Amino acid sequence: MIEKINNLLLEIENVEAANKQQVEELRIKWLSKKGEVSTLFDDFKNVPNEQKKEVGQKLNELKNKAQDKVNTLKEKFEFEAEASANQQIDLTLPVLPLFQNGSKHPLTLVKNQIIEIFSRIGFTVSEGREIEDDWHNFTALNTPENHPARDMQDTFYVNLNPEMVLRTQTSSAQVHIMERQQPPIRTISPGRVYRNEAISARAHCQFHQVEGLYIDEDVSFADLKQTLLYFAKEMFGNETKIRLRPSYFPFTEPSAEMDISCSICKGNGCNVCKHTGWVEILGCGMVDPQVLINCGIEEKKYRGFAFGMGIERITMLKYQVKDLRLFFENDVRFLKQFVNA
Ligand code: 2U9
Repeated sequence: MIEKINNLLLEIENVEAANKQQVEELRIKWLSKKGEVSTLFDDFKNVPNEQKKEVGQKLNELKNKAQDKVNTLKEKFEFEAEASANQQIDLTLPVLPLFQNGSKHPLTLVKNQIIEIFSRIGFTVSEGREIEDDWHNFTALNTPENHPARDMQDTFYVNLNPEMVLRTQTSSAQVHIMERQQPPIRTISPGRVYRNEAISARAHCQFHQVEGLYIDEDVSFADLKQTLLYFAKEMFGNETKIRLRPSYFPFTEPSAEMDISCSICKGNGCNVCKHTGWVEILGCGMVDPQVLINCGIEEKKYRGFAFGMGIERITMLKYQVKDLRLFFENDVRFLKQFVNA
């Protein structure tokens, strides 16, 4: 028994381990329930009484040495692992950004681009107010009292006061300009408008418009057409074509709706243009002389053209957004896609 203990003590003293796994194997070999030290403890009952004291002391010494060796080797490998992990941390590196920077909303990007395009050809920006009186939103713009656009179903009245509305079109801002200023007037009005509509993928109770107005002597339909062709090419690419279809608005005569050649399929036909090759982007026309009279402008001396577009519609076409509601939900997964736009 003593000889076995001495052999094991010698082994414990001289043994080395290459890694943590081997240390664990040594612990199992010596100290587990069926390990060599435990087995020697089991055999202790067979030791003659007169040797029990000496063998007992030796056994305790053996158990302590085995435990110490395992602990020392374990600590060595833990220390080495920690040191190498520390070596991989470069404390001079800047900290990782904790927050993502915000970015411009797609509607803001497109609104700014529209402003930039029209600024280059001399248009100023007039923003106006969101709560408007009946005169500036409807009457001055030749929208008679029984016109469907005034219907309670379309218009939000402020505190049900029939005189005050949430504006349904930003051209109300241009009525203010015309009342204050004589021509030449060349201005665009971007901003939010409100209509009492059910919310769906194609309609919302709030949206954004840019309405444009140019009044001067000798302004013609040809000026309107060239201005809008320039806009379409700048916005959707130089190869873009336009076409005008007759339409009706209370504030313009004649009136038209403008289509552009589909920027997705280049006019060949796709889902976006419903296989026609054309998509509608805005309404326009020559300002009705009655609107000039309403706003105190000499209708015999001056003429003007006007146009209006929905910013959501332009943005949906430009970035192929399929659902209008995405613009108002502020879902970061949607907004993130425009970081570098
Ligand atoms: C004044 C006189 C006339 C602005 C115009 C349109 C045609 C038009 C719509 C486009 C889509 C509104 O957002 S939308 O629903 N607008 O079709 N707007 S002419 O006419 C004016 C503006 C100001 C003094």
